[in-house]
Amino acid sequence: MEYANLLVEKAEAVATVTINRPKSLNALNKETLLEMRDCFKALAEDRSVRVVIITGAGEKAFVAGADISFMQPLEPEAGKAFGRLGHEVTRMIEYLPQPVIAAINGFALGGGCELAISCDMRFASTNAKFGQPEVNLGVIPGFGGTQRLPRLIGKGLANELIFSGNIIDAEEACRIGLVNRVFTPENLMAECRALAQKIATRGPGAVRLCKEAVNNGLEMDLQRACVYEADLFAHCFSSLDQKEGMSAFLEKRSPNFQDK
Ligand code: CO8
Repeated sequence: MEYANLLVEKAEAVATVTINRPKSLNALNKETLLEMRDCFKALAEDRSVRVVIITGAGEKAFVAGADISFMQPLEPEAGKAFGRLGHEVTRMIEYLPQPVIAAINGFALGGGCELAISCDMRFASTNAKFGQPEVNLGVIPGFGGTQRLPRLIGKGLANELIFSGNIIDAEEACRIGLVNRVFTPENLMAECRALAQKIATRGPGAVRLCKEAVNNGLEMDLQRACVYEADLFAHCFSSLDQKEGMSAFLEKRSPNFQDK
């Protein structure tokens, strides 16, 4: 996959997608979002990829937001279309069959923070900075921030960040549950790859169903969500990988999953 604003690298069942506009701190313009849409569509259909990592090029930024120079002249209709494109891309990531890890290697502001919170897990480097500074620009978060951030960290903490435009560091982001773990910049990618490779050895169909169960279940009330989980659990027993995983345990050997 060749793109002007993205680098896509595949190694050992793990695809790494790097937003590659370091001169503008990887700000998301329309072209970059269109390329991301194309890239995630292809990754969703690629069974050889078991886990995806998203990161930013350079040492300063994951993504410093939607591209302000692109947005500045927009009229309402074009603003709506741009917001919808951002929603489409973040939803694709959220519902990608594979787990997605955000490797946050610097600024994750505005649309960059929204991109990170659409991923399944977030690992950050000690130099990462987070915030929704849109109110400084006279706009609101438009790629899902007003919706996903309160669901992730709770309404009060999300409101504080969204209303004030405050920027917080990685340690604080970890404390409030915005990121899972924090590593030195040198170790960030190695830690993300280690987790990705571990997930890639697990039953692939089971991992896909786990993601579906969590995402779809969170949209339901608990009783319906548990019925839904039971259906997915039952479905696992129609797979060869369930027989293999349980036989391997009983035979005291490693499973050889076939994704079948
Ligand atoms: N858009 C465009 N260019 C950017 C952006 C951005 N979001 N962020 C940084 N850049 C550019 C700078 O303009 C600068 O370019 P140049 O070298 O040509 O002047 C270059 O990147 C380097 O940036 P700085 O010189 O500013 O670097 P500093 O280290 O001094 O500062 C900061 C780093 C603090 C990250 C600073 O660049 C900054 O505040 N950036 C903007 C952060 C921001 O406000 N992000 C939110 C944007 S709004 C948004 O994301 C809304 C999403 C939903 C949209 C919905 C649409 C409907």
